[in-house]
Amino acid sequence: MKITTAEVIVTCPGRNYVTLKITTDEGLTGLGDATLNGRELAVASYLRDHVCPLLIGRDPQRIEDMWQYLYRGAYWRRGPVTMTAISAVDVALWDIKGKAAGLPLYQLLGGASREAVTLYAHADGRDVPELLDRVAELVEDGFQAIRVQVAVPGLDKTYGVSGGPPGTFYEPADGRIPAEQRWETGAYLDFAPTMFEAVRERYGFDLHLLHDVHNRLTPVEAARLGRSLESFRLWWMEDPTPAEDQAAFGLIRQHTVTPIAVGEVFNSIWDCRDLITNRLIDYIRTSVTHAGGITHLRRIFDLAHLYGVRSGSHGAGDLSPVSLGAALHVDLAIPNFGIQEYMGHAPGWDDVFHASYWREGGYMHPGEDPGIGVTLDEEAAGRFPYDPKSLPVCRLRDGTMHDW
Ligand code: EZ4
Ligand code: CO
Repeated sequence: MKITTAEVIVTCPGRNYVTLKITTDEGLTGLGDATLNGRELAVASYLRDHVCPLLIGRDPQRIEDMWQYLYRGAYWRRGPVTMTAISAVDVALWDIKGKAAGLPLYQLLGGASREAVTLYAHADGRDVPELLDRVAELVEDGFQAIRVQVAVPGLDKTYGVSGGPPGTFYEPADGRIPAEQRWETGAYLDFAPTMFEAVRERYGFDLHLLHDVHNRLTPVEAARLGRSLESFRLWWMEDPTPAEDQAAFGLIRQHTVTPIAVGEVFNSIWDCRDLITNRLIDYIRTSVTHAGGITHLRRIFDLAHLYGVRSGSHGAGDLSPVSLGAALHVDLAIPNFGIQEYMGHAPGWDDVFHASYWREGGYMHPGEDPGIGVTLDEEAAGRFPYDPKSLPVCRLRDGTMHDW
């Protein structure tokens, strides 16, 4: 079998997605998600200008060799743009392998280790009563694990809060130039326990609660937050500090038993290694789209398994339905699955993408279609042209640049 074409499709059904489509001389096609939110065209160019020409004529069945060829074969390697491109190639080749075998991808990964994939959904509120209403809707819908985010009183915009109904929080909403948000750590640290207190008071401890700090704290502030939330028994506290400084997690760990999840911006096993082997985190958030595709993500999850760390893949709406489909196959198959983030996609996504995956309450399944089970209607994709958007930036009250 040989690869005959490799095309990059950029489309915006509600938000921007970059999809790689690989076609073989036997007429099989495979899709891979290449979306890097706010930097979409950089990956599209890396693929079109530097990777696609290398693929033509190569054997799509040699997935591991292709991965090594694109990773080790590039002198300038790693980084989000390169690794998102490699991920897309890898996922597209697994899609083709599944179709060639006539099997859903999870069967090629060793078969199902569970009946379905447990999800966590997002609830947010402009205030605590609004959060409680959103949580109620999600509980009604069958979710047993919910991420909660509430606007911090006194801040005009808080990460993760849209005020819309469940599933409508889509970062970002702004144009080419990033919106500027202000941040006040003291107000957040004082306020955070009150939202969990309110949810626990209403729902008790049956519901799993998660929270994304989104890199806003210093290590000792994160330690204080984790400690102040211990009695609410979170499933996890996500990205408490920016993860470039990995030794910082040792400090957080010394002070709190609130579980920690990190890694949605990680691109390779090298980014994860120290946090995992030093047992500084409980969940690894790497995704199929940004951490080297199925081939490399499995390698990361296997390392994590050795150290009792479970998966908790990033699944925001800026990862495409192709990404979600691929993630569900991995989630179903691996021994150390933890939880899968589920945000859904903007209304109208299914005009362009068609997916075999299905959801029932708080569970999903990738479906039984051969390969990944997600297809793209190119004619429909053409009706939704690229719409440049940027993620926000964040400053402290005095104007100092901070982490968004
Ligand atoms: O900010 O996917 O846990 N989820 C997140 C997301 C990220 C976006 C960035 O593109 O942190 O909301
Ligand atoms: Co996050």
